[in-house]
Amino acid sequence: MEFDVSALPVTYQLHGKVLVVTIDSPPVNALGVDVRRGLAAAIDHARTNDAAHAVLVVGAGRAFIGGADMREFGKSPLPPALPDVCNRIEACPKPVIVAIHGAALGGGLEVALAAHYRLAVAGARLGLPEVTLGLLPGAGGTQRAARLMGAEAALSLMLSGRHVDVQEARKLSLVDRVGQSDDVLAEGLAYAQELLASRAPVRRTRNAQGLADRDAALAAVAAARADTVKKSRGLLSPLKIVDCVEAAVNEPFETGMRFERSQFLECLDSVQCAGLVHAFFAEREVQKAPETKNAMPRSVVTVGVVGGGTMGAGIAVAILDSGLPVTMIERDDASLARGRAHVERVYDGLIAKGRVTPEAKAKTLTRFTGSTSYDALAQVDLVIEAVFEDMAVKQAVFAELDRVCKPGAVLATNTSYLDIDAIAASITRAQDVVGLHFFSPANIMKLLEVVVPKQVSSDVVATAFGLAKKLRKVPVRAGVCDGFIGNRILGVYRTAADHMMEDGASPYQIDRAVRDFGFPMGPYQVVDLAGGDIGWATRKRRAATRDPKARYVQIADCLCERGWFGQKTGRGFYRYAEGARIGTPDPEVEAIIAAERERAGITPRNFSDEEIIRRYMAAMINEGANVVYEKIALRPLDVDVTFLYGYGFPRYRGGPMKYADTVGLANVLADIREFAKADPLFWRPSPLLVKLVERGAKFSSLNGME
Ligand code: 3H9
Repeated sequence: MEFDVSALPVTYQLHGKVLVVTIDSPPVNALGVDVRRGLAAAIDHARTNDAAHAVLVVGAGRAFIGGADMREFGKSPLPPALPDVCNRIEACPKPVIVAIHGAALGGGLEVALAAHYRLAVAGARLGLPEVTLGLLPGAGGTQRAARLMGAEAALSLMLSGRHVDVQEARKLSLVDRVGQSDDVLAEGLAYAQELLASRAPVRRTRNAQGLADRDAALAAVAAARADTVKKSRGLLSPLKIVDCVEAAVNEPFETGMRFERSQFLECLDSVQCAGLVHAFFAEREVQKAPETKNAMPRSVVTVGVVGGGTMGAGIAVAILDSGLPVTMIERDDASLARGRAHVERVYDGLIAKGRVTPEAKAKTLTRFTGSTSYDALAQVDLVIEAVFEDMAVKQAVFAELDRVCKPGAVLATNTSYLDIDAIAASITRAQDVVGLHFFSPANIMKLLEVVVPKQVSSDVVATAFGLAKKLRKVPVRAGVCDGFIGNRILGVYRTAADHMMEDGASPYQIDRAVRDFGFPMGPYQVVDLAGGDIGWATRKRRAATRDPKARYVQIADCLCERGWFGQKTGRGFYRYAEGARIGTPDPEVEAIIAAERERAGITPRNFSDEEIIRRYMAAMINEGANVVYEKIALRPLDVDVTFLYGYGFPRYRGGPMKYADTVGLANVLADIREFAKADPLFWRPSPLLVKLVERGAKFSSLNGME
């Protein structure tokens, strides 16, 4: 061996006749090259050491093994490969037992499946989540899981990527025993000694009989394939997982392993895998804002919400669901009753879906109180204002908060556009004011923009990040500007879409092209869902400051003038039958568009779906670059996470900035310059994009994580 075994993060030590092999590679014992080498060396040692009669593998720290080391993806792999390590474990002539605590995921579970006996203690989470990374289990997982659990259960585990707890793992035959205590080493040792005492044989998963009923297994494969074709929306790996299980049914183990390997490598090499792995790391990276490193969060045990409209009620529910109490403030009794009714309606919806019991709702609502007096907020630790989007109204609320709140209370605004610096400057404690921009429905949407005004103190920002964690939201740090990260960029690509609509593409074609790209909805469906009146109000607010030379498409205003605000009024860009959430194209809207084209002197032209996406994405990417250039977003990855969690951007493309890297920044810039020939005012290349292209660099070079 050309490496020093003693320096590897895997150690082994005899406990009686059991060789205990400990993997100690924080944070999650991922299977990087040194762990693979260490495991292989430990098994080799066990084979040749006469004193060792059995092997027990455990993980140190918080997990058994969190999977393959994803930081190695894309680099040239160093031997031994994980499938070889697993084969070596399985081939060991002495019983190999694993004792699992914490995560045994992906490659981690594959190591466990290659062992001869498996024990897990309470709190362990087992799974093959590779599909969520655009991969398939590539170290024998598809072949061994199918043989151990049967085709149907293995397919369900691998296609969902879900984690199962110990009890379910036992039911699924993934583990042989559930430990009585959480002392994983003691439990593992006791089990190993028991197996030795009973002379339990070496038992190899490759010989398990889960596929013995071949017809049933093939029927499960066929059913999974039909379902996957319907649901996988262009994703590569789910169908390949089905193919691998089919190979497990039809082929000998070694042939199945070779097939799995070839399919795994194809997935690993795909743009989809790169996008999903980027999303995984990016969503962890956004949590590490500078303020969270250099400041201690303030304690938050009570929260106030000002405003009981849809947003305020949604925020109240998000907070109640995290276990904290909420005091809601409204201006009068009737408004407060409406606010409470909004909150109750959210829970009633969950009861109707069977997700919450009436008892749980009643219990949760004991933490909800309401008042029409700001004085009720005198002792709360944090207040979130969610009143009407108007500077004077917001400043009046903040004046009241300034009057009543205790010193040190965090004062947050949920504004989506307004200047938070101006709100902060209007009171005596600007250092306590922060933006918490929730997305609707606030109890469901994962994104939380933490907007950081100039004068805020670091511990307030750290508190906001802490609250996001408690609410199970994904926080993204944003600077102050009109629309922050998400809505500012949205404004620009929506405008690009409006230009295309006026130039000849129908809103229905644009929506379809955007859905085909991977978004759950197109931009005009989103307008209809959110309510056209919201954007209309913003457009009116901005009318005075709009560049008179900039192109302005009036179609959306024409619809709003008719009271067509979308789903809530039964028509918008689409028509909605009573209670329907999916609309149908509306010839009257098409007539309005035609009239507007004529008024603007435009002869409509055809757009291909490809051109629609190129323009839509170029606008999104260019404004994303501006947002990074102006330091509104810390890095390109913050823009990516904003779009993945707040705007339905397809995760397998990694976010708009990752997507731009994939298609090539030079291509995006060339598109923008081409589009600029007709409209140079709208299509102005971002200085950051130009700079990166000149350097031949990618957005990812600014992420600090590659
Ligand atoms: C695979 O296994 C392929 C094989 O089938 C085939 C091979 C041939 N690699 O989430 P956390 C880092 S594919 C590298 O905050 P938690 C993570 O980035 C893999 N790094 O903690 C973070 O770093 P930092 C299949 C990893 O306690 C730190 O660990 N496996 C990996 O909330 C803590 O992470 C999966 O899909 C990794 N595999 O949750 C499991 N995992 O501190 C992916 C984590 O610098 N991992 N890190 O920000 C998870 O689901 C969770 O991390 C886990 C812990 C449940 C393990």
